[in-house]
Amino acid sequence: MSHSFLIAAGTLFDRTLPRFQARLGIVALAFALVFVGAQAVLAHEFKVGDLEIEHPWSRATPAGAKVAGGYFTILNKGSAADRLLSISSDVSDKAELHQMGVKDGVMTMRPVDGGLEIPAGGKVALAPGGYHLMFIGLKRQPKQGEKFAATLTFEKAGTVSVEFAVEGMGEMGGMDDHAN
Ligand SMILES: [Cu+2]
Repeated sequence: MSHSFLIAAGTLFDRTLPRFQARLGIVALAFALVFVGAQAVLAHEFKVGDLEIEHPWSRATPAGAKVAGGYFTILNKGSAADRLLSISSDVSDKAELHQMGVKDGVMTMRPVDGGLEIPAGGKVALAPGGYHLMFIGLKRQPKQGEKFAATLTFEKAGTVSVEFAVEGMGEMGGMDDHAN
């Protein structure tokens, strides 16, 4: 009796193990896909000359909105300062570099004249509440999860095509309102 029990247990084990391994494999694959997906978002960056443009992103806009913000971080690995001069995209009639700040307790936003300097060996962050791009005269509503193309022109490094990842409407929200 104990002999047959062992055989039965052995059979059960043989049958269960491969299924268990297969399930582990699926779980591992799922984790890998999630990880790769997250990496793809985080590692979304563009290079031109000595400059690295990290994770350009925008925010989904409500229906009817005519403007959208654009954000990224620029690193300058070179030994000379460079300057972001202009931005263009098919998503809007024009794009401007803006600076947001508080003056006498009032939130203000104004175009940056003469471009944005990126110091040698330094970095500049465009983020809600500070420097940002503004896509003005939207031709369509960028949707969460999509990407749209834009072109950045720098004084020294020249022109580079980038893609803005469109994130959710509330992403890093608060100070920045571009829903006008
Ligand atoms: Cu603005």
